Amino acid sequence: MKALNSAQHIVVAGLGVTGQACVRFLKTQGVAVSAWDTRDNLNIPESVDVPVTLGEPPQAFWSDVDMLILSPGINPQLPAVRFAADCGIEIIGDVELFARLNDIPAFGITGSNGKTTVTLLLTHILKENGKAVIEAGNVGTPVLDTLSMALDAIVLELSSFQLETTSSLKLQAAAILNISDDHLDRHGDMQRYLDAKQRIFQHCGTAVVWRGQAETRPTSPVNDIILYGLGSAESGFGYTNNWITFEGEPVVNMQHVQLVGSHNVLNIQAALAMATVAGISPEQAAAAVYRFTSAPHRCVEIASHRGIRWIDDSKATNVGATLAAIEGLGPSCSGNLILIAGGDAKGADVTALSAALNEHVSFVIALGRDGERIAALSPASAYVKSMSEAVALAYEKAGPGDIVLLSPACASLDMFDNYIHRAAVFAEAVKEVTADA
Ligand code: UMA
Ligand code: ADP
Repeated sequence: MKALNSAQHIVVAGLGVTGQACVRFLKTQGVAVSAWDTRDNLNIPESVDVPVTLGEPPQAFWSDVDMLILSPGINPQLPAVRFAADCGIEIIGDVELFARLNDIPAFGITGSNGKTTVTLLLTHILKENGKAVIEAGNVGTPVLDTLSMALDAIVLELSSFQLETTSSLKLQAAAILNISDDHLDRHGDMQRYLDAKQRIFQHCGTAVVWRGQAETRPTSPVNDIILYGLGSAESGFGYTNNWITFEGEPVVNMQHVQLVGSHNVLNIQAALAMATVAGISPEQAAAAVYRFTSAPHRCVEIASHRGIRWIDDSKATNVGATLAAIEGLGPSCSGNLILIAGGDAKGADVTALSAALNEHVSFVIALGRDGERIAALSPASAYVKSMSEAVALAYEKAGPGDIVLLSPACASLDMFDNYIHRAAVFAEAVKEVTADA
């Protein structure tokens, strides 16, 4: 690990997972550290034993500050942050600080959907092939925590928020998996969201690129490109007759894989492509792919009762993820597909769901802040006030052969602590209605 210039005063903004990791790390580097959180009523975590300012800081607060490290949840356009920038203070994120100090091969994954799946799968493939590797970034472990670890490689899940404040990250391989409306409430418009995502390719060696969406191609120069996608392909990764192919040769049989849906074919191809850059061939990676299981809350069956399957896709926090679930489950459903959706759409255009709802979904049960807009997209729909009401109504409507799918297309924060809490409330309600068996 490279060293940090210790003659600095660094302010850490935000005292969540990232901020606490920053404070922890900076204290080991001998720099002067203080922290700032915009929440007036924050309970300062016990581990934070540096000076903390809460709420709006006075202008004098910035007088001797050299660098501000923003947590990803803090908008760089906040007036106080802009004021700090105008004072000449350097503003970066924890990923940028990591990039300046890291000397271990790193792989980066961004995109609107599939980041966690690909990050965990690539980590799993590398681990099963003998590499000391860890996943970090948006997936949970703050990147700075990895700097003290003895690793062969690191796999980074990177959000647009993290990329927005990153400029010198040098990745062995990088991918923007796909782009659909997300976080427009923060980025303002699609172009700025795309610009943030494209930062992953700056200084990257190999770009791993889906043939299906032009916006995922690098706009900055890269050394090499590996292409993947559905359909047959003589070079890169293709998909025919249930087989993922590499350079035209079959390498992974999807019938032996535990992840389902064509979106997961793409996810697996992206992970395999990155693994080749780490020196693991698709043939060597195949066994690990067969053993990989989905992370919870991503199109996972949680109950099967009287012929009705209940699917938890609570992690579908944007329209693109819900489209993938409907299009993945709809064609294989022998009965009706009943969708429970809604929450905070984060400024997205939910009308993009219309065609899939009309083609595959027999009844829509909507809830939450933007639920009424989703209910309005289907002639067969109802708006309800709570998850238990949604599940009770789904139970009333469903019969043998049907699927009830919770895939909200929205963030959960208007009604729940997070998507995990939303999934727990859903599971509890499903348990209640199916308890008579
Ligand atoms: N805060 C402010 N002012 C603000 C906003 C937040 O002071 O305007 C403070 C809060 O009071 C709180 C702290 O900042 O004390 C929270 O910081 P944060 O929102 O950046 O969250 P962290 O706990 O640091 O977690 C972040 C990521 N969260 C976000 O990007 C919102 C986590 O991704 C990530 O796992 C973690 O860093 C470690 O890298 C979560 C996420 O929801 C899973 N990501 C979004 C997504 O996947 O859609 C991008
Ligand atoms: P992220 O980390 O980008 O949020 P996850 O792997 O956690 O991605 O999956 C989030 C949601 O997106 C889940 O509902 C999942 O079923 C769906 N999903 C996963 N991969 C894709 C993909 N390639 N395209 C569209 N949706 C996807």
